[in-house]
Amino acid sequence: MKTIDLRSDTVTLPTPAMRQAIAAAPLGDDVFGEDPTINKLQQMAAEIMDKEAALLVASGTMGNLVSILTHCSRGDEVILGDQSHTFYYEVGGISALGGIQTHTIPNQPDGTLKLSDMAAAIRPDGSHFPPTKLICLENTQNRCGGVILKPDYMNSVAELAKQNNLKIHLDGARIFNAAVALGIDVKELVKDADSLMFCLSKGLAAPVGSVICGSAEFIKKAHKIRKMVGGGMRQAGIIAAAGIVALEQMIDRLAEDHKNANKLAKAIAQIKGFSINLDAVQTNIVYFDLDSENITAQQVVERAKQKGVLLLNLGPKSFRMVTHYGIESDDIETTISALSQTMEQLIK
Ligand code: TLP
Repeated sequence: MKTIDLRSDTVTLPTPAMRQAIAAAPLGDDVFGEDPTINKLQQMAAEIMDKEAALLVASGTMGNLVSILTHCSRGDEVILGDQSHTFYYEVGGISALGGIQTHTIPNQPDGTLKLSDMAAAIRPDGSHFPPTKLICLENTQNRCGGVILKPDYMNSVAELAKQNNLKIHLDGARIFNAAVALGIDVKELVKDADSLMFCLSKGLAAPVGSVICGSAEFIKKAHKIRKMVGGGMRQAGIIAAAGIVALEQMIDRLAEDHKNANKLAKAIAQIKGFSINLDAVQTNIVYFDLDSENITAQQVVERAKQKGVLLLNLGPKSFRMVTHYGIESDDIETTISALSQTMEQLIK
């Protein structure tokens, strides 16, 4: 029986083309800037994002950490969403390692931060206050359901940032999902960001790696900070080789994942005992809730696992499933019937 692993798009395995590219990649020492495969990937990424330069890092978490450490010094403050990955899931790294204070404001259900909340969070000049330096946004916004921040919203945040001399960092772990779902060039979504991070290792299916993009000056500083946090990876062209294939071959197919997520979400809406907000299902992420008093999410997850379907339990009454490369339309059918049977058996 095939295991249908919908816990995350981080579980994707490299494609055959990636494995071939990894085996054939020319390599060098990247701390000296001499790995030709990494240099090629970084140049490609900078061009795709229309930024001056780019830098390969080990993970999305490292990409956000290095970017924020590059923008801020100890004692500075960052404005970010209370549902942002950086605040929620990155082990408090920016505070623990960078002495940077987080000023969280609520993410709205559409993933945005209200402009009025951001404006109110900016510290005035004065001897009591930490200096506000940076606004962090996330696109797609994971915990709000993989929802999309649109270019006009990014534009209005950029206006506010400019007026207040702040920089913008974009956690674009799944930025290509947003671009593909909107049918626009990804450049449109990142043009207002001073720096951005995107992941090669989620829907794009590379085994490891994320990339930071920004100005040449920003990336020069980030290169040194990456070394400081132990991210100078030497012959990491073997990672970059798969990343190049990801950028060349794996972006357009994300539309398939969105179609599968949509189908899954609509079916979940019909299953007794579940509730779901279909408006939030805009890309490849499907959050839904248990709407039944007598059973727990853990029971649902265990029962589904026995039927070969893995989903993530996010608390006593909520779940997440993420579609990705390797999950076919037939697997969605299998998942739907596994979930229906699970609920029939548990609810009785
Ligand atoms: N997200 C993972 C988990 O950490 C929750 C997932 O399964 O979705 N930004 C965003 C928006 C992310 O969703 C993630 C990973 C990261 C950053 C961090 O990337 P990695 O895992 O490469 O450090």
